[in-house]
Amino acid sequence: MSSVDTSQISILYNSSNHDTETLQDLYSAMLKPRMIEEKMLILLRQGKISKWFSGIGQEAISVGVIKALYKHEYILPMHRNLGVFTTREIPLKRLFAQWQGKASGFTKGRDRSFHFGTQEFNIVGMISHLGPQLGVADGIALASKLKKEGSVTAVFTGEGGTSEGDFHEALNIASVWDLPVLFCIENNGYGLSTPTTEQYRCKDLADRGAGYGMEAHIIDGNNILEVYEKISAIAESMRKEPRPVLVEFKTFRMRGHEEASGTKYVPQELMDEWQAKDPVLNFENYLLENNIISLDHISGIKEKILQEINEHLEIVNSEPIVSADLETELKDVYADYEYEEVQPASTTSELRFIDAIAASVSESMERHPNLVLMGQDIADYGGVFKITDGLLTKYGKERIRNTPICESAIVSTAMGLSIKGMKAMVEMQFSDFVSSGFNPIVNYLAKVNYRWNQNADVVIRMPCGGSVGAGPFHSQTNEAWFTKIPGLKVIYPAFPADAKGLLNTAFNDPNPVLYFEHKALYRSIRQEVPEGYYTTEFGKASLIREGSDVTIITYGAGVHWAMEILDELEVDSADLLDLRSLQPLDKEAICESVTKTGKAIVLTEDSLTGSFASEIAAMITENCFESLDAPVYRVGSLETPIPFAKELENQYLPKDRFKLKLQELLNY
Ligand SMILES: Cc1ncc(C[n+]2csc(CCOP(=O)(O)OP(=O)(O)O)c2C)c(N)n1
Repeated sequence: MSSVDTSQISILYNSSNHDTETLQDLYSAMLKPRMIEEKMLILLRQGKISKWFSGIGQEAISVGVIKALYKHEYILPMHRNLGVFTTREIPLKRLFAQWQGKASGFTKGRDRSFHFGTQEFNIVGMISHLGPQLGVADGIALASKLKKEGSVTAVFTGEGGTSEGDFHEALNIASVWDLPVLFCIENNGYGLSTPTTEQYRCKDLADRGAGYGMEAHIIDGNNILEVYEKISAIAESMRKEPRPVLVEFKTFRMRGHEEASGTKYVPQELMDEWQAKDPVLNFENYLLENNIISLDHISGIKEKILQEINEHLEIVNSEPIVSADLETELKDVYADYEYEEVQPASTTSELRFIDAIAASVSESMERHPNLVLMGQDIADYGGVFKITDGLLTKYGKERIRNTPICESAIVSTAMGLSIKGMKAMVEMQFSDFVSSGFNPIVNYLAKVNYRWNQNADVVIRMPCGGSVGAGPFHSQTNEAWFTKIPGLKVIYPAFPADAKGLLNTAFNDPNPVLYFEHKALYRSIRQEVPEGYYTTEFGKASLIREGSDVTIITYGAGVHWAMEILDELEVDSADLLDLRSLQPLDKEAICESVTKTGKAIVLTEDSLTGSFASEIAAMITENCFESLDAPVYRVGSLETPIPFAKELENQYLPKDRFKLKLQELLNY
């Protein structure tokens, strides 16, 4: 670091409210990430570490915010917030190990740089997609509010990230629910190469606060004292009066988007202007000029930090590179869960499919006091299908939560609840709308346990399926969007008794479960269902009919179509397997049946290309080829969107084609 003339202090500081120790501490806390980065640059040039997102010039924000929060308060940093990690006092060796992909880091070499969380330090790192982080902060804040902790959750975003829908959704939810989230925008002038003029059109990003009915502030992000003092005061007031606050920190990105990507597109005058406002050098000069610190003291601090860096680097350099162990890799995709069997009672009563689901939701609310339900119109209105009807009166509006139309941030909120040890259920109004919440499901919930050993205890209920004359956006069966994502469990019952037992298990399982409930079955399918609470194990198919000529494999509405066709054709020699659970999949039951019958037909309501039926057909061919007496048949819907008019929908759906294909296979 070059030394600057002590008269050159272009930041206005007022240290009168702080003792010498605090001021020196703030200085050395800023110096540490700066010195680590300077060391990293050398290592990068030597090819010893991978690319890097520099926070040089932005240290006052990370340090000031962390210093203003209590250690038990969660913070969700972004890629330029090294100062957050160092100020929370994460041992440097663990950070270095994380960056080198070594086992003593936070992700066992599975994720890079700042992409990790740690409950030990109450830090929840980002996923690359930036925006979901903000909704996760909502969930953590919601949990702390429900637990009456009186604490603040701070989350970071760059100004580029504020253009994502997740930013809007997360701020809106926090506002509507009065969540104590401190939204910190680090406005550093560029999002990769995009200047602020091409990113947004309001004067200041803090102006957006008004749009959410949210208090907002602008803070000089290069002035450590201003950051520390203002954030301390804001946080204290948020603890007393829980509410979200938006803060825009004005700062500048002094290096490229990532190391090695350069800054050619940044005008030199801007660089010079901000170089003069360097947060570390200015503060150093201020402290020197006011005799709050001496040159000797500064050398002492620097020497100590350098020694720490070198020692910790040495430790990590001598650690072996991470070794690949297949069993561990596969095991860590899901959180450990030992299925708890609760036997059904012998007394039963007749329930419709929809009533069985409602019974499970209600009984699970009773059983899990930490379970929170979220969804559009699920409170007073009881949900569009009335599954949560009556629950508001029973459990209150803290646990039965109407949400704004924000699928993405609500899924992220559910993730945040899980980080705080709570359980969440999200009701998608229609499974079609999950596309608006797709990103956090497949990128956050699905990957988080594998990445840093944090489970996502979330059930997403998915009212799905056709035969309801509801057209392309209220009729899809989109399980195949999820069955291919490691980390998710996918359940798809066809009968009321299974619906109840499987949903109960979904609430017990600490992993993310997508629970598909077919709308056409809601009020048309009835069954004697055991009374009271019981569970049904995932990954076990159910053999509905038994025979030796052919195996029919299906799930959801397909099970009922298959039964109708078997009755109509008077076929009583078929094995009919209702999968019930797609992920995990009961491969054994499928193979056992196909080995017996030698013929397999897979029926799905989905269109065939890339469908789960295709996966099953491939699995059968690969594993049971020698037992097969005929090709494995797949029957599904047409390769078109699902149409509205009855005639068109009937042609689209596979029931009639299934009848023909089944006959063809039986005669093969
Ligand atoms: C959804 C998504 N789109 C694009 C990117 C690629 N990307 C990563 S960081 C970044 C710029 C982010 O800018 P900003 O939010 O201002 O943060 P800064 O890097 O300036 O700190 C971009 C475009 C991404 N990671 N995720």
